[in-house]
Amino acid sequence: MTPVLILGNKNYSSWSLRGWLALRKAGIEFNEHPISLFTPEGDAQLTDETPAGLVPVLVDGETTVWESLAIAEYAAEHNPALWPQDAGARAWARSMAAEMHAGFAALRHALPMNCRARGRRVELDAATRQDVERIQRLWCDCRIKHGGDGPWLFGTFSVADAMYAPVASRFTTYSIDGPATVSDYVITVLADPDVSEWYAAARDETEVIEEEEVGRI
Ligand SMILES: N[C@@H](CCC(=O)N[C@@H](CS)C(=O)NCC(=O)O)C(=O)O
Repeated sequence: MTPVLILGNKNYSSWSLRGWLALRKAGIEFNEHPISLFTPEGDAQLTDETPAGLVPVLVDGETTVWESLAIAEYAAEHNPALWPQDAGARAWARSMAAEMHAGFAALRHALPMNCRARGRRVELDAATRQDVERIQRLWCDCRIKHGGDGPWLFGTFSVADAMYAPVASRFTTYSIDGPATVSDYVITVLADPDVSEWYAAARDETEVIEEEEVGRI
């Protein structure tokens, strides 16, 4: 039976993008079961169909996997190339992925993912500025130390890229500048064919979640 990924609105659901992208890059075929977030029907579906009331959730036969990082790990079991081969690089990638999964609350709150939006401006508070600087430093250090010849954080695509892809999207929406290494990496993420496909689907969506629409000038 083909696995099913339960996911939220592509325009807004950053955690869904992470799980989706990891599955895509692992080469796993799956069907999508979208839930329209922050609607009465969507809330009922989250309650009925997801273990923690959140998306994404992967249902693969008898196996249910929730939490984006666990879905990415499940994808990496299918395709171990989703983690760097070198043990030291792999430890870095796991640390980066875990830091994203557990942290950067200020950035996630102040700068919601909004794939369709461009030219948004948000005055960054100190905590968000700190998150932005930490992520930019992480990306630069990682590219220098582990980037090798490829354009992704660890050269070839890894779970770390899946976890940070929505941040690249946010940096674009809110015109967050950084050094060339950061802007090059943002271009890599947004030019990726799978990410482009996600964006195209986000553009086709008609739902607007007003609380996520921040920074209009
Ligand atoms: N830690 C979870 C976070 C999932 C999450 O917060 N998902 C959001 C969408 S991006 C959600 O389901 N929100 C629905 C709600 O809060 O009602 C993960 O990594 O999957």
